[in-house]
Amino acid sequence: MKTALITGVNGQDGAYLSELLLEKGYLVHGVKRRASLINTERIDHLYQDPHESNVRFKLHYGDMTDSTNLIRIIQETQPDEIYNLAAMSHVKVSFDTPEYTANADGIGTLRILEAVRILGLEKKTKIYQASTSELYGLVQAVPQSETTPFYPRSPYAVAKLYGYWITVNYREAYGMYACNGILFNHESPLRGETFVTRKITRAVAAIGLGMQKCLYLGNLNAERDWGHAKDYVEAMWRILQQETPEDYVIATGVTTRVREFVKLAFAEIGVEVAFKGEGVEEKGYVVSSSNEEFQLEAGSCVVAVDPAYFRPTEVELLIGDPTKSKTKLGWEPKYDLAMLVREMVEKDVEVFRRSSKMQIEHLIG
Ligand code: NDP
Ligand code: GDR
Repeated sequence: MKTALITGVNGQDGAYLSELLLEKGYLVHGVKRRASLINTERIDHLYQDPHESNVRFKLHYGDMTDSTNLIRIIQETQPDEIYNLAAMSHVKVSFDTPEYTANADGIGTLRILEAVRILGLEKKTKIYQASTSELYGLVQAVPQSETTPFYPRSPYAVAKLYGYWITVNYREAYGMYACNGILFNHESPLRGETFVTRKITRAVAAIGLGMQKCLYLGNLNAERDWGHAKDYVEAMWRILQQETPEDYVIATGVTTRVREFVKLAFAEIGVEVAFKGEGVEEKGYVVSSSNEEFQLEAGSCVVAVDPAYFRPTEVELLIGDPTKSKTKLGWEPKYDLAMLVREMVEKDVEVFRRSSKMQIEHLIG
């Protein structure tokens, strides 16, 4: 039985990857940091009582800013594969917490690599580093591939740039099996609520059910190459199953504007939205609603721009070239954007329906 260690196990990707590796028969150790409230919702269904025998999913308290803790966990678990997914992953927030982001996302990667080296596990333990399309930043060329130059545009991306190169350096200097997956945006019903796709699908559900009036967004013109997290964790695993360690771009090759995502998401509940105005004056209005359950008044404003969500420096256009991962890894995404949007809206409508019911029951009770 292979042993994997996943940092950031309770994040979006940590949850899907844990599921995948458990299905493949792995013993999975996850690192999660202590929080004042329980925040393991995404992995609760995988939880196994540690008092039982043959437990294959185990959690450890840890933090990317704590070297000795990481060394101890890696020593105890002796992993065949480490998936370093833990990070302060919100680009906008990284402008507010640049030093912490550098520590957790940049130096954190070094801590993992160095722990493996200190413990003499260089020949045993393979390492996956969660690199990102944010490295490309200011557009140099499109579509972006493994050979496109980087130009990071946020403290997050600069920290991840360090993570990228230190991974390459440890591979070259010490012969470690250490790889970067340069993953483009990937989303799912498990996506954090403050990333734009999930913010939109939650708002569509809440507005449709009459629980919210307006969705405030930042840059509606940004273009992203959006895939499904379930497909992307499959690629992470494939990257560590190759003969030689290499870096790979994982993307769909299709890019879409934020405003188009808004329209697609509202269309899922039968509501047509059109945008008028420019810049911060721009607003999204309801043109028609064709679904009896989600009757929104034609002409009502459901989307507005709030400059508070603009970033000091923005990444305007991302579109990935997945040729290498398709040919070398045999990786092929199963989801397209339409399927992704449908799944996300459906799940959020379900959640909000349940929560509105709960509120009503609470009032009655
Ligand atoms: P999430 O934000 O959903 O998950 C991040 C995880 O990291 C959470 O479990 C979080 O814990 C944990 N974490 C944050 N800081 C620390 C720390 N100091 N010590 C230990 N754990 C910490 O991100 P995703 O699952 O979406 O992404 C996974 C990785 O992939 C991240 O590194 C991200 O930067 C990168 N990435 C993501 C892409 C995407 O589109 N999703 C694309 C490319 C790269 P907590 O719950 O306590 O905050
Ligand atoms: P991103 O994702 O920055 O690409 O990073 P996010 O969903 O936050 O933003 C995508 C684009 O949408 C624009 N936008 C808004 N974004 C947010 N969060 N909130 C808004 O209200 C809003 N309005 C417009 C943004 O300006 C941006 O252009 C994600 C993270 O998962 C990173 O960790 C990962 O590395 C990259 O994807 C690839």
